Amino acid sequence: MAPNKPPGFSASLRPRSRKDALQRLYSLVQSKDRILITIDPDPDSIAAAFALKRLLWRRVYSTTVGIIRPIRRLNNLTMVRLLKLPLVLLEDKKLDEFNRFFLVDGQPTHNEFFQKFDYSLVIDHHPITALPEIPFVDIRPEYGATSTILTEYLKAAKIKPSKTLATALIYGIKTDTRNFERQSREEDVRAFHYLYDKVYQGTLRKIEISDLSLKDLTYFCEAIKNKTVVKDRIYTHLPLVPSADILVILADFLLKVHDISWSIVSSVVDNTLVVIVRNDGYRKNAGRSVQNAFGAWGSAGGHRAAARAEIPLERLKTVVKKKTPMAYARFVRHRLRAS
Ligand SMILES: [Mn+2]
Repeated sequence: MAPNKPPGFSASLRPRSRKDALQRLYSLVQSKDRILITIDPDPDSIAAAFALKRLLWRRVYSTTVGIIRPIRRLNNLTMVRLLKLPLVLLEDKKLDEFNRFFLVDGQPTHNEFFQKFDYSLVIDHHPITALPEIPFVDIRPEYGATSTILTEYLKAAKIKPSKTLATALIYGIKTDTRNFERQSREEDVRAFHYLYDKVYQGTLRKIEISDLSLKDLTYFCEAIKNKTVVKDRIYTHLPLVPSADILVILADFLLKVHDISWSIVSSVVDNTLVVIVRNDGYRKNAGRSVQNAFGAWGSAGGHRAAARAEIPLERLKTVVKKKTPMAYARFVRHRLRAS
């Protein structure tokens, strides 16, 4: 796909004002249009798509939000379930039912599936990539979330979002900016403030904390049963887990113990020893410790308060002779104690 404009053309990718953009958006559509908004589903893209659907309400025949892959993340499943957001998995849906295609929170180059479509509109906040000719483009890479851009459109249209939509949008902003720890700017904070008193607070909280499945609880039992406490550190090793995600959840959980400064959770995933470390980030740097402890055998590193190591079991043959959970647990403890 060839870019239709040279680099440094960002001014033309951004409408002059929100009002101006809104007028252009409205003149883009007709009452007989059956619109498909395609998204790679995450909280930001889902919320942005439903805000756009709301903007088009009563202006087009129908607007469908289509996802290009099933949602797996438990928080996101909870979001869609509690807010009753009607999403259509695109494989199941015939695309010739639609005459116009929109894309939010992404660009055609981001995914092979997106390249099938002749888009009329792209609204996004990712770095600008080569775009084909598209009638309506609003890309703002400096924004923390596409939900922020769409909140501004709603305001310009004088549409007060429903509680459901406000909850989705605020969750989109919170996840993409990681609660404003990551790239975000004044506009994101302003959108957050605007939405804040319009959301279902209890629902938002339930969505944010829903990262466990029922069978994950088994690993909590195991982690607690296997724990070793050495001064202000909790170590625990699980013989086998399906993915490293649960280790991260367990490490965060164990750091809740008030006089514990370090939690170290390890297990074997796909023939790899995975070590997740969390600490209070106060005196010692977790990333540096993990690197000193395990860097010689595999990938190891992280930040002050969060770090991770992944070591193929192959490489531990000479250092961990007995391939038992107990032996791996001891290896992790000994290495971390020394660094
Ligand atoms: Mn996004």
